[in-house]
Amino acid sequence: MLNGEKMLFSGMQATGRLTIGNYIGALRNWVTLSDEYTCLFSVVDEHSITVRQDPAELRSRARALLSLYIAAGLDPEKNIIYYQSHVSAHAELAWILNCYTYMGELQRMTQFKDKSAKHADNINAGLFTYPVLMAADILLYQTDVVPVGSDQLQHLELARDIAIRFNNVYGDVFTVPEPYVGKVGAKIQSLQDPLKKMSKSDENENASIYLTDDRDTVLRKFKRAVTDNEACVRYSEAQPGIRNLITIYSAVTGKTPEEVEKEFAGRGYGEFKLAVGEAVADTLAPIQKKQAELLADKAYLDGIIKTNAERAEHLAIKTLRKVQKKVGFPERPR
Ligand code: ATP
Ligand code: LTN
Repeated sequence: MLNGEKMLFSGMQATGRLTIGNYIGALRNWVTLSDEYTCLFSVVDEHSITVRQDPAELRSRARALLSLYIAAGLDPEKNIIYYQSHVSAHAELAWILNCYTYMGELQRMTQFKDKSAKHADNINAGLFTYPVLMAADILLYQTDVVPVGSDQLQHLELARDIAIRFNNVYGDVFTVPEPYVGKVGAKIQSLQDPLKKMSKSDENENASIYLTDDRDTVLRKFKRAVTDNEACVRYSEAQPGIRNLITIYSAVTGKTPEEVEKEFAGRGYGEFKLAVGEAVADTLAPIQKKQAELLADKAYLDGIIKTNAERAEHLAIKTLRKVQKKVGFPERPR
């Protein structure tokens, strides 16, 4: 709690190109929630190196992501928008929390299981303790609410368990965070395999709509989206492809799935796919324009990056010092 307002923390990795899954499932909700909470939105670059990255590419993607937060509507004066690696307290708290987390807990994490299958040649310790760094991100700021996609709920549950465990030993040190999962679009599926999540690391270009895609690309990808043969726009389990397109359309237009079904009653898939493509392209265009403007203004962006890291650090240090004292580290002589 800061000035009577509840705290919100969320972050995204600067790996790959963001998809509309990231936008609809995460970024868009952040913008709505930022009116209600004191918010920190981090570009979690330390999490990114759990899989191999090209250094120059990571740096430029991180900058693009930070500017995208702002372009999507997050005010950097009101919200704290910063790089995780600029606030060393994240890594320091993560180390301490590692000592309060069990191997068995981390072994159960489905993201670890998935990622270690995918990167079998690089199952590093960072990939394993990834959720502990995420817990540190959250707990450092005495966070009340964490908006995430449903795929991150298991990590959040672990962060809560660690906080409760620590508090049981040392008293009320951490706020125990609550997850927030948006109602529409918590999970956007792949356009090529609607049973799979749309992911920025998908190798098939046509599976995902990237936030950088231009209008023609967006329209073409929706046109090629995998559907079924039922030939009616209906929101049902039996039609996962169409259901996914309805979810996307609902999310960007604000219409309910029922309204969408009515709008397209008796109309074919071709027409529907075109409408979804247009609505998505219309949503992306102003964000892309604003992002390009920000990236072109180096002095402005650097100023934001510097002051916001300082604001984050100021808050983070308070929790870190308290934790260090609780676990028995020697005090710093004044
Ligand atoms: P990857 O697939 O490479 O693991 P990702 O696309 O899941 O990456 P993250 O950085 O892990 O990206 O996710 C950022 C945020 O976007 C998280 O809150 C996550 O839950 C949300 N998110 C990611 N993909 C989707 C999706 N398909 N639908 C809804 N939300 C999503
Ligand atoms: N693991 C998350 C990114 C992330 C995060 C966080 C989200 C890192 N730290 C703290 C919310 C709060 C992901 O892959 N989406």
